Amino acid sequence: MTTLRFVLGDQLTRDLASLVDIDPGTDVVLMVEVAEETTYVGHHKQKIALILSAMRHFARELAADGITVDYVRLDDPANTGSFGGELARAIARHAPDRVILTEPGEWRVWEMMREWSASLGVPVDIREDDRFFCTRGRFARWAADRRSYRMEFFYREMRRETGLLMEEDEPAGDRWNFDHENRKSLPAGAQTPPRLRFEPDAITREVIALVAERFSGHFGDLGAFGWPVTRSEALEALAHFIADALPRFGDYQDAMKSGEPFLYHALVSTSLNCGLLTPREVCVAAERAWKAGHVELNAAEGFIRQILGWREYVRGVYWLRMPDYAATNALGASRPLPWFYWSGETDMNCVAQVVADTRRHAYAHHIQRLMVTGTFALLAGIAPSQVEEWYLAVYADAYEWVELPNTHGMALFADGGLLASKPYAASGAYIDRMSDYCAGCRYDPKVKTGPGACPFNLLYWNFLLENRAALGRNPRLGMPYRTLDAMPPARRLQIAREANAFLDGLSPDPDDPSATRPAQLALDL
Ligand code: FAD
Ligand code: DLZ
Ligand code: SF4
Repeated sequence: MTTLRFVLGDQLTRDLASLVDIDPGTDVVLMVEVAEETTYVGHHKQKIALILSAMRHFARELAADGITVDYVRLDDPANTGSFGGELARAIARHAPDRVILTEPGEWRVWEMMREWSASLGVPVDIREDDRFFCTRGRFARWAADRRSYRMEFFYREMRRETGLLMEEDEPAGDRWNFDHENRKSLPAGAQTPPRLRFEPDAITREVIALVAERFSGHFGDLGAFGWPVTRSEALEALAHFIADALPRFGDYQDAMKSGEPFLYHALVSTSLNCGLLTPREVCVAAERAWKAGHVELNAAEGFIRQILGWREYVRGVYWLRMPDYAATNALGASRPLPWFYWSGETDMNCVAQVVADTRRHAYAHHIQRLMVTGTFALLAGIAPSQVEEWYLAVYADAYEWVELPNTHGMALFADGGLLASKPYAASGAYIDRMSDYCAGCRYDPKVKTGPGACPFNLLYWNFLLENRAALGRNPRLGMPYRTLDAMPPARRLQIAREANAFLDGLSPDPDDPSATRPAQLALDL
C-alpha cells in the first residue's frame, strides 16, 4: 500500500496538504529536478540555484525525519527532463496505489497535472493548497457579480476574516489603510540596516557550480547569492526584518536609492513563494511587533496589506481569469522589448540602476519594478508578453501566479482596468521625487521636450495622446487629459514627434549599436 507524494519545488512546506497525513512506514516522497522547469523561461541564475538548493535541503530534512525520499537530480543520466516523465518513472519504480499532490502555483503545470490520472493509470489526488489565506473558491465567491476587482475591498474582508489588526469589528487605529503615510522620500544620509545574507553551505555551493556550468547563458550574477535556502534561515531572515527594518518599512516603502535595492524591504518573497515561510506566520510576526510597541501601526499595516491584501488578491485574480487573462492587450501595445532590459546599457540612469540591481541580486523592490521598468514598458507600448517574460525570468521570487497580474494588470494595464482603476503612468517627476537616480542622469526630469528632456516626460504625454480612445474617459485621468488639451497643438505635435523618434531608436537587437544608446534620436531633433 504505497502512496507516492509528489512535492514540487515551490511546495517546500512541512505541513503541505499532500504531506500532512504521510505514513513514513509506507509512503514515498518524490522530488525531481527537471530541465523543463529550469528552462521554461530563461530564469535568473540565482532563481535556479535557490530552488534547487532549497529542494535538496528540504529533501534532506524529510529524510532526517525518517521519511523515504526519492530525489531525482538534474544531472541524473536517466532524467527525462519533465514532471510527467519523472512521475511515470517513479510510478514504475514504486508501483504506488495512488499519487497525492498539492495543486500547483501555475496554470501551465495545472494543465499537465489534470491529465496525469488518465495518462498514468494510477489514481491522482490533487489537494487544495491551503497555505494561502484565501482559497481559489473563496476568491471566486468574492469576485462574483463584480465588474472590477478592487484590492482594498478584498483586503478589508480578509482583515475581518483573519482578525489581523482588528479590534472587535473595527480596524486597529480606526483606519483600514495607512498608505498616505507610506510615501516619504528617503532623507539624505538616512542609514539603512545591513541585510542578512546567508553564506552558501556545501549543498548550495554544489548547486551554484552546477548552475554556473549548465545555465551560463542565463541572465544574472551568482556571486552575491545569499538567499535563505532552509526554513530555519528563512525564519532568521524574518526575525531580522521585523527587528531592524519593519519600523521604517511603512515610511519609506516607495523610496529608491542607487545601489541599495533592499532599503527597509522584507526580502521574504523568495521564501514565501517556495514555501519556506507561510503568509500567516509572517503577518502574525508583524502584528506581534506592533502589539509589543516595537513598530508603529502604519508600518505593520502597510506590510500586512502587501501579503494579506495584494499577494492573496493577485493570486485570486490569476486563478479566476486564466488562461484568457494573459491574452488580453487592452492598449494594443506591440513594440519589442528593448535590449537594455537585459544589458542595462541605457542613458536613463533609473532604468540602468534597476537592471543592475536585478542582475546582481535577482531582486528589485516593488516600486523599482512598478514605477521604473514597469512604467517605462507601459509608456513605450512594449508588447505585454515580452515584458511578462522578462519579469518572470529576472526575479528570484517570480512565479506566474504572482508575476502575471502584477505585470499584465498593474504595470501594463493590459487587462483594461480589471486590477487597477487607472494605469500607473508617471513622468520623470515621480522618479525624481522618490529616488536619487535623476541626480546621476544625463537627462533632466524637469525638461519636458527638446535637448536633455527626460524620456519619461516625453513618453508620458505621448502615451496619453496615443491612448486617448482607451483612456480619455477614465475619470481618474481627467486632470492630465485637461492639461494635455490645454497645450497648444504645436506643442502636442512636438511631443509626439520627439517621443516617436525616441521610440524608433529603441532596439531589441544586442548587435544594433542604437540598442545601447536608445535616447540619442530624441536629442537630435
Ligand atoms: P516587501 O516590499 O517587503 O513586501 C512584503 C511582501 O508582500 C512581499 O514579500 C510579497 O510577498 C508581498 N507583496 C508585496 N507587494 C506585492 C504585490 N504587488 N503582489 C504580490 N505580493 C506582494 N512579487 C513576487 O513575489 N513575485 C513576482 O514575480 C513579482 N513580480 C512583480 C512584477 C511587477 C511588475 C511588480 C510591479 C511587482 C511584482 N511583485 C512580485 C510584487 C513585489 O514587487 C514583490 O513581492 C516584492 O518586491 C518582493 O520583495 P520583498 O519580499 O522585499 O517585499
Ligand atoms: C522554478 C523551478 C525550477 C527552476 N526548477 C524546478 C525543478 O527542477 N523541480 C521542481 O519541482 N520545481 C522547480 N521549480 C518550481 C516549479 O517551476 C513550480 O513548482 C511550478 O512552476 C509550479 O508552480
Ligand atoms: Fe530616469 Fe528621467 Fe530621472 Fe533620468 S531624468 S533618471 S531618465 S526619470
